[in-house]
Amino acid sequence: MAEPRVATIDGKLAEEFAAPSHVEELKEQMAAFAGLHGAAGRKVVLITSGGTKVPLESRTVRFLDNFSSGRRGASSAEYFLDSGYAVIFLHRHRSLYPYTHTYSGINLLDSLQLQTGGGVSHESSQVVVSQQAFPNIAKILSRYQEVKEAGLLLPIEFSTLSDYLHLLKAAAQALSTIGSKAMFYLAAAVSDFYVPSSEMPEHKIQSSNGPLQITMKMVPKILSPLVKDWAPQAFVISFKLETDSSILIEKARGALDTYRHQAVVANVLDTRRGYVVVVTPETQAELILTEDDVRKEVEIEEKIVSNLTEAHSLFITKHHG
Ligand code: PAZ
Repeated sequence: MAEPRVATIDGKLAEEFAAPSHVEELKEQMAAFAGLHGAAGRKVVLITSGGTKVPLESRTVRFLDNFSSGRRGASSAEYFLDSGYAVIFLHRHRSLYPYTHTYSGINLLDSLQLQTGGGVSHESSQVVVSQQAFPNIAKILSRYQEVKEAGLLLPIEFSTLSDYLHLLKAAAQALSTIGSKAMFYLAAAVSDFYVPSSEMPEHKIQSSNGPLQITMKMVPKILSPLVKDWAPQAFVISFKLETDSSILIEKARGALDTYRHQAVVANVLDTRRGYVVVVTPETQAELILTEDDVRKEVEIEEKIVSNLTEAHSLFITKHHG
């Protein structure tokens, strides 16, 4: 008889993807965070953000990566916090981060001034930030500190695909205790392909061996056990990225049919900053940034988060009173 699907995925995770050494500790932190905020009547969102690194060698010199900057996740985290959510931010190491993401293109040293006050010692000098170089810095810093002091943001980092898979499972199990108050907002761009550890060369692949041919396996579809087994009461949003807009909605609907979760945010690579479609089993909402929005510096994430927080509230009322 065939093994149940979840056992297969759990087995695969254990066998073929090395778990990060501190996964249990992080799971406890996430469970404590969810428990605390859930008890305070707060909803908790787990945001995944950034791309995954897929090693080609065990002592990794080369790896497969992707385009994702983490801006969607970082910006969305701010709007969830503004909507009263507590946020677990599961993000790729060094990808964009809430409250600093707007400053990512700035050269720090060009934006600071040294004021020596007539003295010669560097220790007694002051470093002054130009508010022109960092627009709205006082307001953003104040909000960041407020969020930090209230303990509303729990950042967790991943680098590799293996880290990501194990940490997402840990997060799903940790958040299952707060039932429908948990939202999963899976905006990370996760590789579909990997080289199992058992088939990976230990040392750097030698170019002297000639052209390289690699066979990669399909990454197990982790959304399936997440929805069915690990956090079955949660409100789950996946993201779908395509480059061919003609297949976007069909793919999003296919994912909803397969995984039976609540919504897919569908977007196309080149237009993702200004246009997405939120697809649910019953509805399809196009969210667009108008010229006026762009002038007012409105971000598409504000519209996505507003759409989904409203749907999450309805979900909680409908399913769990
Ligand atoms: O990280 P970013 O802001 O550069 O891009 C966001 C995104 C395109 C990665 C996200 O919106 C998304 O679609 N994530 C899922 C990608 C996928 O696996 O289909």
